[in-house]
Amino acid sequence: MDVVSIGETMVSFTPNTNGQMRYAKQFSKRVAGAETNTLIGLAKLGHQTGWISNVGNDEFGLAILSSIRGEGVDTSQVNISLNSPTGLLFKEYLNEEHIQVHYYRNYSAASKLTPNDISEEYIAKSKYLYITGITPALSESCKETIFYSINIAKQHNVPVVFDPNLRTKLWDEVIAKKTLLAIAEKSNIILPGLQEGKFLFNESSPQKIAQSFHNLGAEKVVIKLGEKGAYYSTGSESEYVPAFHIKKVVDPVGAGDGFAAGFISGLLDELPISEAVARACIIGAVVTTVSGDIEGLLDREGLAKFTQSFRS
Ligand code: KDG
Repeated sequence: MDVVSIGETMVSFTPNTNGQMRYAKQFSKRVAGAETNTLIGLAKLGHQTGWISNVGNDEFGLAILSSIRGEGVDTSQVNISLNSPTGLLFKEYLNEEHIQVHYYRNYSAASKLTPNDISEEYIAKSKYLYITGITPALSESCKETIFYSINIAKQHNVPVVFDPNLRTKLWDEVIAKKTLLAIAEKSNIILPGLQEGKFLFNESSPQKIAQSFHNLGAEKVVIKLGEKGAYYSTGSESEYVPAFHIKKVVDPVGAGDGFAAGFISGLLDELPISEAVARACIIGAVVTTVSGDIEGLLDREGLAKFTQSFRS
């Protein structure tokens, strides 16, 4: 595999009307999970990706499996749990700018992941291990599974790419900070947002945030700056990369996952870091132009078209 990742994917429901969700009559059903969003983004670009998880033995679990498999992600490491349900997510569009997410994922099948679900060989044979800060928030056993997997990657020289993906709805902020910093210490490449940098280091400037991650041992840091693009630092080289401008944001959820897919794809294609970050900015931006997390992810043809227009 080029990239493997561990995390929960849920069935997501979006009301067909805006406003308080209690009044919604109809919902569109989709599949959503930060890690699989990134794996799908990579698969669409032709990279080999694999997902490690649990789903429930229910219709939603089966829907997730067929959708992720259908996108070309390897699901050989996904267990079907007999005793726990698949997690669900509802997106509430209060107005155009304000989206709330409601989770129904306590005690879900994925929250029961343990180190026993991890194949050392599967991680050892991959080129990158991709981790987000969502999975360790799901349960103590998920947290243990993430550290166990990172340690396997380190033993086998598989670089760890980490998106802190802070979800304050999922855990206590003191524990979140401690855990995310401990993962950052073990990661080679970190892809935080500016808010996550502020949360972890109480710093607001991209340079200071990047330096703080370098102090923990990170080799490359790429900070997402939304409509201002991104800032990257390798310690010896750093630069701002402008945003890829789009006409209108329809749904911002999933932009960071698309960004990660673009950046890791650039690394796999051995692009110079500035071009890998530009690819990340393009995919992250295009994802927001349509509803849903994965519908805007680009294949090679789409990427070539948008890269051309980014350059000209
Ligand atoms: O990054 C997008 C994700 O937030 C969404 O797909 C759901 O994985 C998800 C989560 O845990 O919030």
